Amino acid sequence: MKALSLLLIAALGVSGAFAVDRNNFKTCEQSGFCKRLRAFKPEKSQYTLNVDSVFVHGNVFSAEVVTVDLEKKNILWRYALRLSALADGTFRVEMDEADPLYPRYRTQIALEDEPKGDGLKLISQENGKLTLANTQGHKVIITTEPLKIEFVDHTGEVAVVLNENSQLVVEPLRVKTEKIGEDDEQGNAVEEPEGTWGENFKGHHDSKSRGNEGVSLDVAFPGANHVYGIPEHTDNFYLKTTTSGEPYRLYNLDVFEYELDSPMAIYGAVPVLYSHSAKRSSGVFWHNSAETWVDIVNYSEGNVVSSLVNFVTGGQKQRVDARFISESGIVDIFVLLGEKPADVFRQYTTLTGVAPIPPKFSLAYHQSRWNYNDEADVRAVDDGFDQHDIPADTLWLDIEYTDKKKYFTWDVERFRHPTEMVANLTAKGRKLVVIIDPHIKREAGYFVHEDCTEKGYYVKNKDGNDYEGWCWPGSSSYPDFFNPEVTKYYVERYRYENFPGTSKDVHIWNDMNEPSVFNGPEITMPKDCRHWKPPQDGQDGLAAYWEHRHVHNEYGQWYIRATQQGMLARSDGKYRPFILTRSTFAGTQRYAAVWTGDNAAEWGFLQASVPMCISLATAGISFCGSDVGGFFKNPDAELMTRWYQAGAYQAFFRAHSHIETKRREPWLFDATTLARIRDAVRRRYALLDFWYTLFYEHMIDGLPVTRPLFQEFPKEEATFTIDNQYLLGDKLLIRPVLEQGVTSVKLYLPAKETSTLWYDVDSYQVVTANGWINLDVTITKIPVYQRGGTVVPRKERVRRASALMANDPYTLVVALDANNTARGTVYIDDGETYEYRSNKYIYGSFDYQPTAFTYKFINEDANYPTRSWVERIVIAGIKNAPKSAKLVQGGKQTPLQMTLHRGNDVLVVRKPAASMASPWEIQFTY
Ligand code: NBV
Repeated sequence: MKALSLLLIAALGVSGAFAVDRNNFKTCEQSGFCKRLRAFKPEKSQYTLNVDSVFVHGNVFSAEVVTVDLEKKNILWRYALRLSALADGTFRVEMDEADPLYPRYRTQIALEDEPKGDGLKLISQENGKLTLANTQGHKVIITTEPLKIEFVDHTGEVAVVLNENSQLVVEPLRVKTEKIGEDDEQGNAVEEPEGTWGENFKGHHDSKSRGNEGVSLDVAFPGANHVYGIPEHTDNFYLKTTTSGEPYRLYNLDVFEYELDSPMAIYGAVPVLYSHSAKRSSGVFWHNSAETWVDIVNYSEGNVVSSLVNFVTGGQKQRVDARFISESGIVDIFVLLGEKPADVFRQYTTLTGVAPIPPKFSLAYHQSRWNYNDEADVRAVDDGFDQHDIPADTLWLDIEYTDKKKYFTWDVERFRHPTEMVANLTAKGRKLVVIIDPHIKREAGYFVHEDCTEKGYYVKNKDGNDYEGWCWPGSSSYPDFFNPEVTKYYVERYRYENFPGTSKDVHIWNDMNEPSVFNGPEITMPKDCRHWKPPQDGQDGLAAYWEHRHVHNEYGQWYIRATQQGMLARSDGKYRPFILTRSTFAGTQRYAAVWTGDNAAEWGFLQASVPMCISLATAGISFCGSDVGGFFKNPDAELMTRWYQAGAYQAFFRAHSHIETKRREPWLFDATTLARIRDAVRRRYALLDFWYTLFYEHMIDGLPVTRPLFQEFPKEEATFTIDNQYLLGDKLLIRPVLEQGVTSVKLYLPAKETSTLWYDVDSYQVVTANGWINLDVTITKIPVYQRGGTVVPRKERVRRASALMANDPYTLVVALDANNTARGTVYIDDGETYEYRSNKYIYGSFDYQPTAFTYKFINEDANYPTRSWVERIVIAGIKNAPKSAKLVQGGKQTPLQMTLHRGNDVLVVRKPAASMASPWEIQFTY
């Protein structure tokens, strides 16, 4: 049986050749709509705007668009076009059929709220061109025949063009006719492309009862050097030309042994794409949750033939075109006009939301394995961290903790006392994370299954019966979270009384939510499965439900949304939940952290973790990490060390491994490796408050926590293709060693544009060279640089877990810029509740000037009674050391001790003992 063999492969995945079975997954040629629409390259677009229908009301321009038979000149189909001006330099373009046979699906879960509007004016209408303007200096020029929409930035240059290459398509919904091959009333032969009403793939039949309903649009970015985004793929951060191969695919899939450097779809799909050049950044968000393919042509790439460059761009060498092709939905695209990278990234999170500040422990170190076998095992691992002096905040339980993969139950043989087990962890300040998957075991007597069956809560198959697939528990069904009643039911399952053993310190891992179905087409749910839709008068038959094809990429997000609601409800909204998800879509940041799934203990996967997470971060999802050590296979000591070192500087820091791998808790390695791992983990804890501050700032400003270099150095061309380095906020530059056996690494320190200084965090010394440098590295070296002009808060006392560090003192590292100044911030609250919403927090600023170092509250109405204080201030890059210093706080003045170090360029203010609970100033005299 296929399912069984898959299980076997899963178990065998730790040995033998590691390679994806590409045959399990469609190529564009095998995907009906991709093949059909990709081949569609008309010389001229059929779509024309009807000038007489133009109407501007508020922030919305609307008009009728028609397709015409270019030979006969008769109207083929009518569409409704809406263009809205939105706040913050964003436009939205929607095009639906004017009168569709049934409603077409509009993605429901990506946007956080209804986007805010901006003013819009029609400023001219002549020679077949309409010009509109928003209030922010952007213009939109609509050419009516054929339809083309140009977006002009505030400098007057065209930044984004829609339908430049005439690839706009909205396939109209039609009634299935019996007359194929015969003539219609006008005497034309009735033809249907092959596969219109049904397709097959590897023994799976997809009954397409609504026929073809694809949509497509091309987007040109004149002047762009590169485009980025559309995670999740294993390719570089910058996207490559796809003309001679497969397009990038967005379809949430559980890809066993996924391959590297590939445009293949994997677990997540976030259809946002950014363009960048030294001049400007812009972007588009393709608001669609159906299977989508994206073609890219970068005309400046060597492999794009020059005849094509000339033909399409009229000789313009610097331009990138993208084309989105989706199986269903409407054309719904947001145009983000930048102008800087930070602006486009923010414009995207303005639409899809930010990550609320996570509970602090979740930014610390996590220890996981498939599986910790029983309570004694959990205890031993927990103790192991204490015995070896390695901080750790959580232990994780994978699927084997359940009673035969029935979620919300425990295997009572192995986990007889979950409450006590959790209490043992929390006594040390640690937490537990348990897995809950969306597949429900179809077993008589299992309450979730019985409730869902009785109440009709499962996703239905094409015949309207409960869909049955095969997953870990064997025969399984999948709750339909599109039905609010199902979400309500599921929310209740998380109540402490309904899930015994859980408490506020037990958090949730949602896996397999693509959804993964072992015996389904491409290991997922058949596209003709049916999802709930609010009942509406007169909507029956095909209009009464959505098909899985319409909503596939957002299914996993409905699931984590329900989990989040459940975790909030269980504490009456008091505690912040932590959720980890594998499947992602636009907006996932509002609910969960993400990891890159089933990687392997190979250097290539360690390398890929950096661009994969950076790409997700620019798509709103900063809280990202990879399985440290690699999921499949066994890492050697060097790879393990380097992975810990890299993981310590990625947002989600968790070691995890496959059930068939060798145990690899840090102390199972030799003593030297153990020491190196310990060092990496401790480095993470020292910076925990810095990470926490960055996540707070993300919540306020919507910017990535982990940033591509070009976000901060947008004019420095060398940074545009660097994706093995990144920044934490605007302060630390990370270039983890990702290569085996190296004694030096190449890295880039941006400077040209801003004369930035970079300090090696291990020596506090300025790196004298800028641009590309070769750095000698030993196995203990993690290249991390602090940008001159910044202040980074650290906590250097070693504890078992982050909770025990709450009142620990700070070391403030001040790295001076060329003007001998520096700035930074710190965020402090209780780390676990929502009381920050009632102003129980401190958001403090540090400002270093040669005469004084000042700590102030950015929000003076907020306060938090922290007992933390400052135990040390390290000022790096000092040229002229002050003679004396005094602390001024709460009306008191205290003289301070200082010492000079290194080449007299590092000044340490010792034990200033300033409380962090109120503002202070340290005054220097010379
Ligand atoms: O639940 C078992 C695993 C889990 O450990 C892993 O992290 C997930 O990505 N899960 C996938 C199921 C199948 C693994 C072959």
